[in-house]
Amino acid sequence: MDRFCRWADPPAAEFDAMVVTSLNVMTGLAGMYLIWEAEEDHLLLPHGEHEVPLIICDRNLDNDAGGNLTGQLLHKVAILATDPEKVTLPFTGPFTLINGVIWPHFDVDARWYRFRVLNASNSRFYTLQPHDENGAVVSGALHQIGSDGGLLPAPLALDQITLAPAERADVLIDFQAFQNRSLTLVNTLNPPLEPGTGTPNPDLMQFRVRAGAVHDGFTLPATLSPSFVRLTHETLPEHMHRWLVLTLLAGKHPEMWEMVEIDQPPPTLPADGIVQVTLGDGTVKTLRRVSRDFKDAVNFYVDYNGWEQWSILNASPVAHPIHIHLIQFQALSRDGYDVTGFDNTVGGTTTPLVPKGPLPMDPNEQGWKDVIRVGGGQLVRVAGQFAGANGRYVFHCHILEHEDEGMMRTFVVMPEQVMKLDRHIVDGHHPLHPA
Ligand SMILES: [Cu+2]
Repeated sequence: MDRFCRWADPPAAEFDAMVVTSLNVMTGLAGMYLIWEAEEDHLLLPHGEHEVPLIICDRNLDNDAGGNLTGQLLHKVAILATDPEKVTLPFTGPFTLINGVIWPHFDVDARWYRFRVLNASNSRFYTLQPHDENGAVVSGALHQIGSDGGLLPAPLALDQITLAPAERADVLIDFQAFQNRSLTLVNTLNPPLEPGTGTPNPDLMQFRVRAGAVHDGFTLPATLSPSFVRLTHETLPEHMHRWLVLTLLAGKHPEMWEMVEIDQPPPTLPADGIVQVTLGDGTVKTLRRVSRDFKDAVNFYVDYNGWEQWSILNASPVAHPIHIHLIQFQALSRDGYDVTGFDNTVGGTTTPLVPKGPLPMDPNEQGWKDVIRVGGGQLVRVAGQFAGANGRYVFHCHILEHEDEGMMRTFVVMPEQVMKLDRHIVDGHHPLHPA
C-alpha cells in the first residue's frame, strides 16, 4: 500500500531539531511527493496539468508603525501562563495560503481535475466546502478518491472535507457544470476544533472555470481499489493491544502518555499516572503511565510484520491529530467518553472514565490513514501491520507545537526472533522505566 502523497515529515527530516519543528515548518518551504498506485493505472484519472497539489497553510504577516503590511512573516502566539512554566497556544494565522499564495485563483477548463490536498498548517484544522458565487454549498462537488494512505474502495461524493494538520485528501472535481462561473473553496470550521481561533478570513481559493466544455474522456469509476479491505477488531489477525492517554494537566502543555495495563489500582485514587477506563462491555481497565515525554525510555517494541491495535484515549478537551510513522492504519472506532473523572491536578482518575457511545467517523476516515483526529473526550482505536522495515520510528501529535513540546515518542520494530532473545522486553514493552 503506497501513500498517495508523502509530505517530507519534519520529525523524520529534522530529528535533531525537534523542539523547533514548528518554526522550521513555518519559515521553510513545503513540498509534496505524488505517488501513484498500480490499481489506478486503468482508472484513467486526470493527470499532468490536470493533477494539482493544493498545500494549505496559515501564516501571519507583520505591520509597520502605520499599520501597513510589510510582507514579513510574523510568529505570534497567545501565552496562557508563565508560572510555573510558560504555556503557549499553537500558532494560527489569519492568512491562508494555497501553494504559497494567499487567497489565489486558479483558471481551470470545464473538465475533471484531480487535486492532492494537504493540510500543512502548524495547528489549524479546516473543513473545506465548495461555494458558488452566492455563497451556497455546491453539494456533492467534491469526489474524494483517496485518504492519507491510498485509494478509497469507491469514490465519495462529499459536500465538505475536514483535514487536521498532515491529513491528506485525494479529490476529483468536475468543472463542466460551472462554465463561465466560479467556485470558492471555503473553510467553514468556525468555531473550530480546538485549538486555535476561528478563521477570520474563511475563503481559501477560487476556481474560475473557462467557457466551453473540454472533452476529457473520463468517467468516475464505481470502484477504485478492489483490493481494499475494511478492518474490524473481530477480523484482525492475532495482534498486540496498546494504550495511549492524552492529557492536559493544570498549568502544563498537553501530554501523550504510554500506558500499560495493571491488575489492581493503588489503594488510593486519584494517583498520578493511574487511569481507569470503563469499556463498552462494562469492564474496567486500569492503566499505569510508563512514559510522558519524548525523552523517556522507549517502551513500545513491535514485532516486524506484527499487527497491533492502539487505543488512544483523550482525557482532555483538546483535539489532537495523532500520526504514526512507517505504517498505514485504519481507524476502527471512535467513542465519546465522559472524562470528568480525570483529575487534571493529580494526573489520574478519581472514578473510571465512562463511555457515552459511538461517535461517527467521516466516510473518508475509513480508508488507509496515517493521521487520525482524536477529539477531546474521545477513545479512538486504530489498527495496522508494522511491516516494511525494522528500526526506530516515531509517532506524534501533528500539531507541530505539541510535537515540539513532547507529544512525540519512539517505537522500535524488530524481528520477533530477535525480540525473544532480549530479556529486557516483556510482552512488547520495556518494563524497567516507569514514568
Ligand atoms: Cu496535539
